Amino acid sequence: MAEPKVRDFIHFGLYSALGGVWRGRQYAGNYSEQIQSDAHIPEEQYAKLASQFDPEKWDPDAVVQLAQDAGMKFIVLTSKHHDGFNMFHTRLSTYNVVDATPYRRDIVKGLADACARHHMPFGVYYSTIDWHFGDVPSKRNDNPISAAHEDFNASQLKELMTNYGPISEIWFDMGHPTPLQSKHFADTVHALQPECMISGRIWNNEGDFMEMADDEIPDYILDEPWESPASIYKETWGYRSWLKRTDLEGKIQEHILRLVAVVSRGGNYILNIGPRGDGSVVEFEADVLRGTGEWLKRNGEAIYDTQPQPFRKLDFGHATVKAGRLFLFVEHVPANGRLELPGLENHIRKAYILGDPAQRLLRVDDTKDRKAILAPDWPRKEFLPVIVAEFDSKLNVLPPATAPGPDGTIQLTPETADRFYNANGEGYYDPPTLRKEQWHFAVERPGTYRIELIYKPGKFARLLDVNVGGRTFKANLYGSEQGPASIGSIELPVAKDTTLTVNRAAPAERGASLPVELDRVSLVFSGRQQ
Ligand code: H79
Repeated sequence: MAEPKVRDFIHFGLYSALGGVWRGRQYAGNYSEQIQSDAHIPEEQYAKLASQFDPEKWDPDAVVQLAQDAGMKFIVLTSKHHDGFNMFHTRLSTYNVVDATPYRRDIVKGLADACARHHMPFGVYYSTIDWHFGDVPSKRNDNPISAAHEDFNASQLKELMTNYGPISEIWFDMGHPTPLQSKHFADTVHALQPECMISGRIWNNEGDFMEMADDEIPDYILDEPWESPASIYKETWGYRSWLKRTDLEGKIQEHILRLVAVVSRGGNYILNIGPRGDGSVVEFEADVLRGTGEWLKRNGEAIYDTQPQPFRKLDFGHATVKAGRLFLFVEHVPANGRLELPGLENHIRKAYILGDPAQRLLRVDDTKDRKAILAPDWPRKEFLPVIVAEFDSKLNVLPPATAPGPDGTIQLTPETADRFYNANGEGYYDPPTLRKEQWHFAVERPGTYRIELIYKPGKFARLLDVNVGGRTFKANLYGSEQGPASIGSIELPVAKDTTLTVNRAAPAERGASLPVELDRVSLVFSGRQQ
């Protein structure tokens, strides 16, 4: 997907007018955009808010300008949240901003046009649940979708994909659609706008990129496009009038650190604002965006168009990489003053602080086995200095490898695996799906190794795909007994780094069997090479 890295999310709707307050009481049990369910507001009373919704201070051009000042490359606006109120002129219901409010203008259209004027890609958020729709069982976030409601959603998707110019993305959220419903929605979008990216919260693996849980930064490895949705305060996305907003500088730094953590792992960061009911942007939120933008003006080179951090973990912070340069984000300088780059095989040509006009060179420790930058004294007091390390030739970083035991066998356990998950399987509250486990190891003597999977008891047979050093084996595990299942023998040359991957069934096959839990993978030397 296009990788804007930094994006703007806007939660704006009828709830904005309540600002987290109903009948004089402040509600904190849920996000303020969901106050209708939190405060148990009866449908007809909530719907009456529309007759007073008149956001005369909403200024789409200023909103786009703010996003640009913040270094954001994309805007996503709530076209309809769970409350079911439409911020666009839908023909399927009069419960919309044009037909039901004194404002009478299509908010989605206004922002879409402003984005077009400013060459800003534009996307819409769309919740597949709708508390205003006739047959919803309750005001939950993960309601199933009835056939009538499915039709209604599909018709609205056609409107959104037809009436607003190019929609770069549709940010589906929540609900609990069936696999066929998810496919129906995805097909409806792509039939009209093939280029439109679909968020993973369309569920059932129909999205074009993976969406983390709200405000989640994953602690597992990902090798598919993904995004972390971020609210300025974790308490809410929609406007909350009584939220205490203090320590602006700390807030800015918090979001820069989260942005860096996300981008260094290959993700996009979409940071939210929640305008007031009158359409004005909360000054504190605008200041957080501008503060992030200031930092990006100086350091954006290390964020935009970069590749993820090639190191598993860095003691001092995070990294990104681009065209012969490693960018090192120094969160804290280790006591010994060394910024270690574990596994880096390349020669470091030189290192300096990004944006230092004098390009003063930093001392580098570049021996065959250890590479480190020696942190200079002068940036230590600064917030998150970025160091550029220029390296020669093609980047090569060896991951930490499992060493053979004294008897020459290799034992690979789940604890030492890189585990890859997908978070957008069945629904929001379902745990992420384990896609694969991966290890790197080194053997000390070349030869033939017998590979066995030892697994914990499961209920169903399960086919796994095992890839060792580029060769693939099938492992058929028959459930109720614990392994071992020998999956064959392979010649392994002496290798500094061999990769072994256990691939789980493709998403489409999920449900056919229960996940197998591995106890370990063992590689036993069985004979010298001929
Ligand atoms: O639009 C925003 C949320 O309203 C929507 N997703 C973001 C982008 C969302 N709807 N439901 N959920 C997310 C599920 C969230 C559930 C929880 Fe919580 C968040 C459980 C704990 C934190 C909200 C706050 C419910 C209880 C406390």
